[in-house]
Amino acid sequence: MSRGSEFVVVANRLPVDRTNGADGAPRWRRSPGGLVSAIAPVMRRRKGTWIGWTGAPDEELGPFEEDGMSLHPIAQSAREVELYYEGFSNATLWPLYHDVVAPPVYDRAMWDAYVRVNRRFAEAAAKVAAKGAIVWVQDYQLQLVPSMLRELRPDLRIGFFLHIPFPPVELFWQLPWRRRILEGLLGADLVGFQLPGAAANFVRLCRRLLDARYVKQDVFWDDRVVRARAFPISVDVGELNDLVGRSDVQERAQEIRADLGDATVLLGVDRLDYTKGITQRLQAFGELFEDGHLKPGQAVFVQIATPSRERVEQYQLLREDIEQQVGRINGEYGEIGFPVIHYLHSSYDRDELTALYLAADVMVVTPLRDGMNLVAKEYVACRKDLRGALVLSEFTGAAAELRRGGFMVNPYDIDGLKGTLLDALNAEPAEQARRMRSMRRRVIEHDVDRWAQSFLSELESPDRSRLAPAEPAAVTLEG
Ligand code: GDG
Repeated sequence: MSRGSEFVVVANRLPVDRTNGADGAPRWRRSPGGLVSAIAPVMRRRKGTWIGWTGAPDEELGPFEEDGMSLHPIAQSAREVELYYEGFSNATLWPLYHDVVAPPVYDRAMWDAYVRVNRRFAEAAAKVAAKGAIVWVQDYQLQLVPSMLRELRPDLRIGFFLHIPFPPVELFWQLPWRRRILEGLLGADLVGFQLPGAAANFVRLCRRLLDARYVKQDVFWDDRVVRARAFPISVDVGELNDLVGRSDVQERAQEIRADLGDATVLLGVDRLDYTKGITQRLQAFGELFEDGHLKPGQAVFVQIATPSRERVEQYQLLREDIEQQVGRINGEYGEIGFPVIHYLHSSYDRDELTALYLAADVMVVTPLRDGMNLVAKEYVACRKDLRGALVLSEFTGAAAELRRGGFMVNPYDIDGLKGTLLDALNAEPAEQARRMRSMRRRVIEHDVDRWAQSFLSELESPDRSRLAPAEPAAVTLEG
């Protein structure tokens, strides 16, 4: 019998995407993005296993090896995808955790499916983990896994990282299953968040809802210490550097610029999601034409809206709204040969995205709420030339690190947003360089490798549970 893996990642999705080989047989390709590239080296070094879903419903696949990683697929039926993934994860938790910018759906059948699928992930992790292994659970779809897994395998060291915001007590309180979720997370030894404020929300909830004792950001639960800490995620600076250095990517950036004429280029790159503030930014941009601040041909907005969660009703409504809005703005202010918005509802490869970042004069990132926002950091990482300006919402996690160099906005304030867009459009090269340099310093020093390393070294640092006082004095959190 094999000894199992020393290091296990549990995430809703596997780190690979399916492509079809010439013979029609499934082939796998490593998914793009920082999380996978940060974790892949650790996986190889530690003989790791990644547990996740392939993305296809009703697919029963055995474990396989790809790109030096052991992959362990978890099946989900079409009905489970509807209830657990599209339902509880993306129609309940996602809007609730993003400041209820859309109304969350509270549905018992969705909750039951969430419990069932979380259990399946936990059982798989319990089976593949070696004695005393490190298990790292990712994100809001799997918040019950830590406690389910601890029950099955108390010998494991369990970490959990939440990629999205963690809401304040007043909002979390709405959730009919609030206690279960919190207890689920408390199965971990370390619960990681993007920002210290989210960790503070979590500790405060443990006290208010469960009457748990705590000292600073250590919660005492079940004779253990659960650490709540912030680990702001970042991007793979090395990978982006390589892309920026490629002549074909540079040429493509020139080509994009040439296609857009002499216009100043504003760029948005987002999953088509109501948290991203796409309608607010387009409205502000459209009004700049209405007010006469901009003329067609002088500035153009390229909005990439990557298809996302297309079967969830709120996403279908959002798509209709945005498409109408783009049509209206182009209809009113565009001229022949000069649309003011290029709206692209499609996904692109990393090369094309990098070329777009290089072609853009102003990167516009205006979420109403966002755990971090990697697009903002990717833009900064790509601008070695110190050109370009970043317009950044105060409601992103990235704002905490980039506020000195970004043109900061409250996306709910359309007049403020218009003024800031103009400031960014008119920034002199020297100002752009000063701001970009400060943001680049931060992103380069705190890349995704450092994020993964700091999470894992905190998780592996000596168990302090035995140091826990029997009756720790409760310390009040500030704020
Ligand atoms: C969640 C949290 C947190 C986008 N379009 C394409 C494409 N992308 C890539 C971007 C970027 C990533 O997807 C999006 O990351 P974000 O951070 O901006 O947003 P979410 O998807 O909402 O991510 C967020 C993140 O998790 C990590 O913790 O920052 O707050 O919500 O990397 O470049 N990539 C490709 N084609 C596209 O068309 N290849």
